[in-house]
Amino acid sequence: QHNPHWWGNRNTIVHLFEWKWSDIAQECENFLGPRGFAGVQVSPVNENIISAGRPWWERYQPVSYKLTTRSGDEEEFGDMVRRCNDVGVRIYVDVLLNHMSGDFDGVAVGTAGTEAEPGKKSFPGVPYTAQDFHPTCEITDWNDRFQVQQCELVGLKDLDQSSDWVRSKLIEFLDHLIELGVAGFRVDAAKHMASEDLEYIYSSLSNLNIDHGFPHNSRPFIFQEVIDHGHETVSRDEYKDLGAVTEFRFSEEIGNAFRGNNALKWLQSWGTGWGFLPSGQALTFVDNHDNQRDAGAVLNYKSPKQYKMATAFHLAYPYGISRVMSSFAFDDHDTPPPQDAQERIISPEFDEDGACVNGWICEHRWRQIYAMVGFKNAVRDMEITGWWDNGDNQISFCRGNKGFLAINNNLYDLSQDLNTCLPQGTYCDVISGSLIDGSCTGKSVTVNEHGYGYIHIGSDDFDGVLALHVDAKV
Ligand code: QV4
Repeated sequence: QHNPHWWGNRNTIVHLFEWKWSDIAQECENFLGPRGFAGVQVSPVNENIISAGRPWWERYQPVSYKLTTRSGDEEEFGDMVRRCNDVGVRIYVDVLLNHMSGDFDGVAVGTAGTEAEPGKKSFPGVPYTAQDFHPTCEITDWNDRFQVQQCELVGLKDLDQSSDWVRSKLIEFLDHLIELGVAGFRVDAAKHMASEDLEYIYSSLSNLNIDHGFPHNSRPFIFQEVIDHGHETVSRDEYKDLGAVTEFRFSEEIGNAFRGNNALKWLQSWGTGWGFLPSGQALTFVDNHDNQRDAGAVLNYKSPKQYKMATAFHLAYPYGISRVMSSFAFDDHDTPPPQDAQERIISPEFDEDGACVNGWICEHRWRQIYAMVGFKNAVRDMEITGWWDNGDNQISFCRGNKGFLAINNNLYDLSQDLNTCLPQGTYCDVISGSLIDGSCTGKSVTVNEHGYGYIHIGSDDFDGVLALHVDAKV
């Protein structure tokens, strides 16, 4: 279940974190489809507990499998999936199979109005009772398999996936989403569940819905959240054959490199050469909704120049199943998504350049990022060739004769003739501008009959990347 079922030559997923279903439907039609995005990871769809101040993470505390949240209800969800599929954009749902909500004083009321008593492990909306859960205990030793898989992750009531009843309810929930036309799932906290139980659940799922354009016998795409920094008792290897696995080492290492802790020349062996999973098993990202909130090596939108360089490298280098993060602005771990006085999530608004303005960051609408989604589509299936570096933080490489990328993360200019591997002609740099009405609004590069062109990226240029490809040839 490693096939994401992308349409045409598309190959990038965007996580529209906390967006409403009606906004995603419009985004598919107005932006993602036309720009060649392959799919959207959406926030959890099932009913969750309501926490004071409405932090984003309340959605990781399920109350039932009714499809009503602050992002919308089942009808709106179904409408979004259909409209996105209609324009060739797949939907992947973040699903919580590991647990229900954490403790709550007395009776909780969820986002669909269902009552639950998490303290008693009573979730009548499913229904689950205490016998469907593992006994309560805390994870204190992350290298103790029993604790990691049978105790409670931050106090969240831990379901027993070896039980027939729990399995049947989880399968029913996932099959319901498949019926509605989704292409697959991000499995939250997969590391906290035994791989045998997950294997049973995944293999019991229905095929994807042919009424939504999936070929007969298509299996749901699965990508599992397993954080494995290496040398861990519960490792990514136990899950990688069941579906793709989030490759957190990719995120940490790309952050390190573009923060200048590791010379970019070493990226020549990027991928399995760095100890990452095989390409087809690795879900890759510069940052995700959790680690963008942690201080450390991981880059996020708050360091835009480095972030755009790292993203360009991510999307240009042929490794992994790529996911781009689309965030809302945050100050701390608990900052809620943009919301109104009634605590309803608000819709993104755009300025004349299409950038988001009202608390949504929308990295996927930054030209330097969506242009690289187009680059990745244009160079699909081409090998990496012609690697060049200056022995330090200036690099360039080709994707066959279809695309060329150069990066300058040194504090001095990159100015020289480089092999672009492209056919002779003039190409627009899709980072500093676009090809509009036959001319470039940003930099352009003239490639001679030998494939060489003069490349200039000043150390104080707005962006440290230059990208050329055959779909942006003048
Ligand atoms: C608090 C205490 C606990 C205590 C508990 C007891 O901190 O020590 O045991 O009370 O009552 C929120 C609060 C957290 C609180 C918890 C339970 O932040 O302080 O515990 O609720 O009330 C998200 C957030 C969490 C949030 C959780 C549930 O990140 O902060 O917890 O949602 O709302 C490991 C895992 C990995 C996990 C990662 C964060 O291996 O699987 O930690 N990542 C996924 C998601 C992540 C999500 C969860 C798992 C849980 O990506 O977003 O956590 O579904 O690495």
